[in-house]
Amino acid sequence: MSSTPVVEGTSSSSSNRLNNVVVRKPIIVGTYSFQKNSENGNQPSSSTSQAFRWTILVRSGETEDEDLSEYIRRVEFNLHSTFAQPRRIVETPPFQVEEQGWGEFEINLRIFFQDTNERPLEMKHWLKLRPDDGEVVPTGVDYTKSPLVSETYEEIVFQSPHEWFYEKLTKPSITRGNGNTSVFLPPIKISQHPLRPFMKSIEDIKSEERENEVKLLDLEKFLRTQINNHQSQILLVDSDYRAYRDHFYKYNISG
Ligand code: SLL
Repeated sequence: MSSTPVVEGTSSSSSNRLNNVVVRKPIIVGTYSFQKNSENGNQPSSSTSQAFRWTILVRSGETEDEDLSEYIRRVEFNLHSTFAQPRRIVETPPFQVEEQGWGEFEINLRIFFQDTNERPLEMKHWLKLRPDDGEVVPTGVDYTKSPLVSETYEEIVFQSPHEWFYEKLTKPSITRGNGNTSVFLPPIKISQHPLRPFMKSIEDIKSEERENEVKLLDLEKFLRTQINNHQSQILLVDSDYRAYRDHFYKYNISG
């Protein structure tokens, strides 16, 4: 018996694309930053140059231990230019960078997919080291022991993916192949990640996202009403103005 070899990731033909099929893959990007020493002056100021140790991490927003390397080839993290070698390339899960530093900045991420025909996804994530001004923080929180967490939920949308890539996107590897899964070595699982106790659950992040959407919609509604009110007021003022002007001309001309 001969078997047909499956060539993955090299085809540039569109013949084996699943037209009009859309696959959404949720991911969570998070930063987790620990204060190294208390910032209130217990330590000499020279130590503030590396006052925080932080991690940026990309994980699945679908199921906790989904192996992202099924469809993600590598993640590039572009740090601030004050870092030695700011461009960090991570090719195996967990897709993360651990660093130390003193300041906040925007980290640029590029996510490359196993199907090299898919354009890399570019996104940004703000490295948050300190609570915002006026932000309500839980009382007694010790940022040397539990990190400041900033997580966002995103959906990567694949349009008309190649058939083989569709399989990768939709079928966990355990159910793929010829049943011989013993060669499959799982990467470090998020459920066993040292930062796991500080990560929000996928459900919580999603419902926060939904709440934010509802808030945005409410805000939009409110703004629309305000705009409408202002518009009718402008119309009123405008007609008043016309009436006064007409009156003025009439008065001036006749008087
Ligand atoms: C700020 N605009 O001023 C930002 C820049 C840059 C942070 C923050 C480097 C650490 C190292 C570092 O933390 N840069 O020296 O390796 O807040």
